[in-house]
Amino acid sequence: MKFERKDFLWGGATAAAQVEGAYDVDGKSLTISEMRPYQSKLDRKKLEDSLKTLTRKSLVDSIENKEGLHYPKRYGIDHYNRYKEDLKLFKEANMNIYRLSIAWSRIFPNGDEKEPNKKGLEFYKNLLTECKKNNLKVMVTINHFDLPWPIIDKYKGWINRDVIDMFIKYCKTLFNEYMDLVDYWLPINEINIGVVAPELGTGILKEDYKSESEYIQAKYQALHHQFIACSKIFEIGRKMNKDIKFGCMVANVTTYPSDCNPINQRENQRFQQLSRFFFYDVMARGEYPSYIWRYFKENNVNLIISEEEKKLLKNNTLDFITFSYYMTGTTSKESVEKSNGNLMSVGKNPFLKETEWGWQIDPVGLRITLNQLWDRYQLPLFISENGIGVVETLNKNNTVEDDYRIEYLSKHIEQINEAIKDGVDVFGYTMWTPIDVVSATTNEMSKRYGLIYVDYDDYHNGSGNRYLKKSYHWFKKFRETGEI
Ligand code: P53
Repeated sequence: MKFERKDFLWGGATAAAQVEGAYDVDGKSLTISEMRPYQSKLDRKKLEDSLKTLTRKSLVDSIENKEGLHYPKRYGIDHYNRYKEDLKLFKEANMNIYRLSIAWSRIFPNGDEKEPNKKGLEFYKNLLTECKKNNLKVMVTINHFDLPWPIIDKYKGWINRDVIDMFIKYCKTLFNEYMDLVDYWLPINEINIGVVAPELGTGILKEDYKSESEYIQAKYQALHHQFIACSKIFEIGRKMNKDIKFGCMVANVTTYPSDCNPINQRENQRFQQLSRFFFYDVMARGEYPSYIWRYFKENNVNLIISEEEKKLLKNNTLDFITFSYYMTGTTSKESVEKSNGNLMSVGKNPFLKETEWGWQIDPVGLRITLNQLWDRYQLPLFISENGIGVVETLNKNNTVEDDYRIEYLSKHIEQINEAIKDGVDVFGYTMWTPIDVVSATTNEMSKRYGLIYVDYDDYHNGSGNRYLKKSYHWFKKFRETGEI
């Protein structure tokens, strides 16, 4: 089958904390991501447990690390030093876009400095320039699950309105420095994850709240501050360059009702509104949707929002939408067996197979999702993450015969093609990931997503050398022929 759209963007996505390493060089501060230890006994299907151990004490203790624990994101895959080699491989696979994230902790390590850290600015100038040398368009995530610790420690995360200003200052610096080197900007990775895992998203810690209801209140207020900050930087960016392009990033877990019982249909609608549409609605339509006000009322959430903020949201909406898509699930009023769904617990679907981590593979669901989002928002769409994590080892020919990955990617690409034929305006795809990285949730190196194998194990033992998997050659060929 030929892929229809000729001007489509093809590439890979990564995130600073999962690839860079070099956590303590050139003035960088520690981030929440680098303060979560590797847990060797973690149940791969119970990710919620991995975050329960995150307390202020565990975070403070991690700084000196007297227990000698392993913190994988401090080392990543050493992309900080090896990015030239990595970008060359992306280019040689015929990729034409790279989605990367910038570490706030390299630019304003404490968040509240007046001046940016020159060494940090220099690193990204070099990295972004190298992307251009390799003919890669660039999509930048401004903050990808790696809030600097000082912002959590001193300001208690995004609940504090000062953090809005710090984020704006950080963004202005990036626009000033890199406007010509960046093609697409995404302010905050998977903004909806902040509600299910606030430690990663908004940097608020449960123990700082006296009751469950205070905690829910804080989660939505902190999220509101992120929405405001996004609109504000859209306004600022557009004044600096009217052609600047801003998108959002949402963890898109589409769900189906467990059966045709209207009660379950309604339950699914409710779940999709709260876990998915709410976030796109605010950023694409510029206002809080009606259903969320009922939810707030029933959960005693008393959102503090001014008239001025309402105007700001309304006047500064998205140019395009991006989302991550890995799996789908089901919902039901009755309690059903749950599949893991990575922090988003969703019901099992007997028609789908799942990965070792319990993620249910559903290519057709991607076509459904693209149609839904296009119908709802009429904004260009971009799939900013999609891929499969598998435990892999190099074989004697120094490669990995990852036919399952070729199947996963090609089946999803086929469905994107179908959506394009349906008339959906979807303009690009960055797979997660072009190269093996440290897993965001479980901190494992052994959960591999890449077309390129990286020789590090969960304890960062290994040469760090890069090896091409079978899927790398498959992708390169697909880009040459357009044949799926
Ligand atoms: P790992 C939830 C649902 C879907 C994707 O995840 C999610 C999450 C929250 O973790 O995260 C994204 O590495 C995220 C990436 C991450 C990738 O999915 O846990 O944007 O940083 O690596 C895959 O397997």
